Amino acid sequence: MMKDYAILARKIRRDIVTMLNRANGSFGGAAMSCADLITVLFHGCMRFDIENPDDPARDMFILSKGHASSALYAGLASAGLIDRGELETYGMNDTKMIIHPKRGTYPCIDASTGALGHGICQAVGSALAARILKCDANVFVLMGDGECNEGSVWENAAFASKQKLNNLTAIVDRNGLQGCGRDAEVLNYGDMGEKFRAFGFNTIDIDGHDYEAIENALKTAASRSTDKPTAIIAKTIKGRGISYMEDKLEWHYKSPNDEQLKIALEELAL
Ligand SMILES: Cc1ncc(C[n+]2csc(CCOP(=O)(O)OP(=O)(O)O)c2C)c(N)n1
Repeated sequence: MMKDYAILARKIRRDIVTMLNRANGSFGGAAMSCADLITVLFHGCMRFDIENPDDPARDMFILSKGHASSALYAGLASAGLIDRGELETYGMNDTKMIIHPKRGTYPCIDASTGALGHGICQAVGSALAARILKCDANVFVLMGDGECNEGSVWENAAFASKQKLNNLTAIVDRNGLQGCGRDAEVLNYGDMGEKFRAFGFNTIDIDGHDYEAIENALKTAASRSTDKPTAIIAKTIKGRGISYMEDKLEWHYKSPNDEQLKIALEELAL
């Protein structure tokens, strides 16, 4: 039976908006966009043991769009990998819960990210290492669609397919917005699935807010039924779940004030 992802995701979204309000933090749109993907990854797909998170055989997740770290931290707390109380330290002075995640600060943060275009390099290296070490781990990397403008994404996509890294899943958060405009205005990649197929990937197009579709896509990718890596192109809405944030460019950088937090928590009532 499917888990109650909707409730889990709602709690994650409530934590995100609360963290951003407290820290006067940015990137709420980016975090809300991928909150459902992160919910299903941590609750329905990735293999890890909260008692033994350092097990080298566990699955890996790299949030390449590191600016959406509030979603990652809330997801880790939701999965029991970090104490929920820690979320109160997000973005504060002297915290280790910093805006761009740092490798080793918390369990299952396997890569330092924030410089876009680099998570996939680390994911590809990790997937290759897992294979060399005969380790069963799957490696998942989540990228923004604007991030895919970076040339390093495609260099690594070519290498991953050359190496037949079927333990690698690249997820693209296809919300159509970047930091300074719409993808279509900045550098239009059009059909992202077509691009990844041209680079030798299996691709799966889904609605990135449909829990069943996310779960099926992740499980298909993890089943390694072919010798290719997989790209999941997840059509999403930036700011999803909070009416005033949805598909609004300004919420890339704006921070929710107290009144906006109140409205968000009402909309995300449990
Ligand atoms: C190499 C690099 N260039 C620029 C930035 C600044 N930056 C942070 S977020 C962002 C936009 C990212 O857009 P997208 O990948 O579509 O992710 P979204 O926020 O829409 O989920 C930019 C340009 C960065 N972090 N890294």
